[in-house]
Amino acid sequence: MALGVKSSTELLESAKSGDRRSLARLLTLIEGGEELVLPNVSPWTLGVTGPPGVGKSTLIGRLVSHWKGSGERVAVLAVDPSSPRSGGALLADRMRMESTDSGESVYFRSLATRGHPGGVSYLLSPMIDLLSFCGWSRIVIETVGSGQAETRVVAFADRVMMVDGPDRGDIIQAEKAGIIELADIIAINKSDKPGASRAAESIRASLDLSSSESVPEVHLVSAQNSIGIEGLVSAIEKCSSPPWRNRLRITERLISKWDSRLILSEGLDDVLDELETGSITLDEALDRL
Ligand SMILES: Nc1nc2c(ncn2[C@@H]2O[C@H](COP(=O)(O)OP(=O)(O)OP(=O)(O)O)[C@@H](O)[C@H]2O)c(=O)[nH]1
Ligand SMILES: [Mg+2]
Repeated sequence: MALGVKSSTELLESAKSGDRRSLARLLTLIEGGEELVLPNVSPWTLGVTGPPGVGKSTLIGRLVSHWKGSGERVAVLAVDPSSPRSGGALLADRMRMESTDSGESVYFRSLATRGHPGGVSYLLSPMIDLLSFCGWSRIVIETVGSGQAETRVVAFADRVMMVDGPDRGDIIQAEKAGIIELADIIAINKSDKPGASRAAESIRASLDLSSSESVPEVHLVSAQNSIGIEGLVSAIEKCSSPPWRNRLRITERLISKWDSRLILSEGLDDVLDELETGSITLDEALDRL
């Protein structure tokens, strides 16, 4: 494949030595389906999800500042679910992120789901590996959590934080979407607003009821006023997932990969035609694909 002047090996060399343009090109190559050969890496990843507008980006901005201060290099991958609303919000996100970006130690990249019929979550694995290889020591994946696609996205991180607001309705939605199951930590943001501590209490109570083992910690924070951030960061740093949650994540990753393979497989249209006319069964269709 034509890579212009630089081969992917050269791009890797320069991305590793800190060149952002090379890193961006490599991420674009991965997005286009290119497979890069990388040595083994052990990335540090945090998935951040939660309903629209609860303050995920603002909170991530706080985490970024904290980590920058302790010498980490932080990369943020924002997965955009392609809705017109989030398109605009994403731009705002970017600006907010940039205000914390004072140079070499923060990298921000968005990943649009539009134009990826098989979803994008399976692309996260190689992207995370690349970022880690290039020396990014904290990798954060942000996605709006409202359904299964988002659950799949955060499943690619090794620790997951769910962010919620003072509104109980949002939490119920997250419970329905199964996102809470994947969360190691829950942050109730906007603690400066009325109702936030009640929301935190009510979610603690419902978590205690629903499970006896390894209930996620619930932290009350205000990203805007920078309250509770230190406690949250140290909880994130020391959190560990129980084996069942790791397994849940790995299952989601496998399903993502499987889905994308299926949707991107050659001859899908023909198989769908035959399914439509009833000339083959679903099992036969799967065997063919
Ligand atoms: N009162 C209050 N407002 C906050 C706080 N944190 C964020 N906000 C505001 O909430 C709005 C949404 O914040 P974002 O950080 O963009 O939220 P988000 O969850 O990333 O939004 P999407 O990515 O669009 O889902 C902005 O107007 C923020 O200024 C907080 O702690 N308290
Ligand atoms: Mg955001």
